[in-house]
Amino acid sequence: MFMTKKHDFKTLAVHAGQKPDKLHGALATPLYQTSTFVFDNVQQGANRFAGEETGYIYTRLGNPTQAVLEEKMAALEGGEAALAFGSGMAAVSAVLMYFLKSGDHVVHSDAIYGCTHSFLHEIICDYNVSATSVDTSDVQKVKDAIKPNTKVIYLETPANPTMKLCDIEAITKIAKEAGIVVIVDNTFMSPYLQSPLELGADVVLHSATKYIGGHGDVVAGLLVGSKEIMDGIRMTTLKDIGGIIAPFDAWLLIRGLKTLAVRMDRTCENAQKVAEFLEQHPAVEKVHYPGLPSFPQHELAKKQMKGFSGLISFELKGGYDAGVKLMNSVKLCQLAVSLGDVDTLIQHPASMTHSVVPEEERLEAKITPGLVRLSVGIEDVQDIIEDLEQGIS
Ligand code: 3LM
Repeated sequence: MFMTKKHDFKTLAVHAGQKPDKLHGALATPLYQTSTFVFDNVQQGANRFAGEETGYIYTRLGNPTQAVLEEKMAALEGGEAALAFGSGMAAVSAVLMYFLKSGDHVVHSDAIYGCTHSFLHEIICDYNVSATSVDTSDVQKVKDAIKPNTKVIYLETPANPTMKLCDIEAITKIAKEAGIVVIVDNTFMSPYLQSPLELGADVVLHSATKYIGGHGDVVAGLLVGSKEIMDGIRMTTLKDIGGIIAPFDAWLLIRGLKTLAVRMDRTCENAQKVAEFLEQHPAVEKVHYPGLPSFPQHELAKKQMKGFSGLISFELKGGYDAGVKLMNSVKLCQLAVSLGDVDTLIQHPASMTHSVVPEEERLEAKITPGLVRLSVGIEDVQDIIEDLEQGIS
């Protein structure tokens, strides 16, 4: 299918990257469930290893199903190239290890996914890389945290689980002046709702386990950026650490991306109504959702995002105990970590997704003991609201 940049996101989501199957004309992308590829002769194998001839060698180095996913994803994020990984954390570790060398420093959002925090503060520090946690919703604080050896600014916006936003355009401007790479974890938005590359970021990252897969049946990660950066990562921290995606998981993500726009439209619509219901409920203390006019960065959300997605965090007036009661009482909403599924999921960040973050840092980032996180799915919104109502009362 011939695609141009002029095609709308919804059209690219269905068609980009797909080529007619030459063998049988299959419409769906064939699943190349193979570890290795046969060479015609020794010279051809040698040429492929030398990079003098295109063609596949071994699935850790590339696979046709994975290549379709990467091309589709690059089109959707507006990047030159993309790379697929076996998990979001494989993508996080590969991109950070590619850019950060011994002696370097990284600035990151104080509210970030728990395992990303662990990677920065418990793993990469052993390789003489230092990390500073900053309230990246304040551009001046980001500027103040930059040191002569800062090589990367790592942002999560909206942040997991507080929903705090970063002004991507303002931060990338500062970073460019200082020659610093900006990586944006776009998981909460999906490529449909926010385009960090357009705002100046160098690399966009996704836990594809979430909205891109969308059905709670795959764990995967994706990076998008320039061809130069993607080729560099492919030939180093992807190839030699080996956190590759399985062909079947790539196939599931191609299928997931085709319906991303329609799923996200329903998700945004549902989440807005659920956030409004929670905000007016007498038992609810505070609701964090970028789509609410009461959200402190609502104006930035409207400027930088095309929709407000499906994640809501909130506190009940009864604090931790009331939150636990709610999470134990819901029937339709599923008590489970992860997010971005068609099913509504509810979980407790302080004891689950962010339990690995030291308590002091958790509180500093406003991940309080009473905070409940909801990932609103695509069920009937009235059914979701009724379930929350019975759970709260
Ligand atoms: C979660 N998050 O429930 P995987 N970036 C962001 C994420 O939210 C995540 C990753 C990266 C959750 C997972 S907790 C055990 C379950 C913003 C994951 C990492 O490696 O695909 O899980 O992505 O918040």
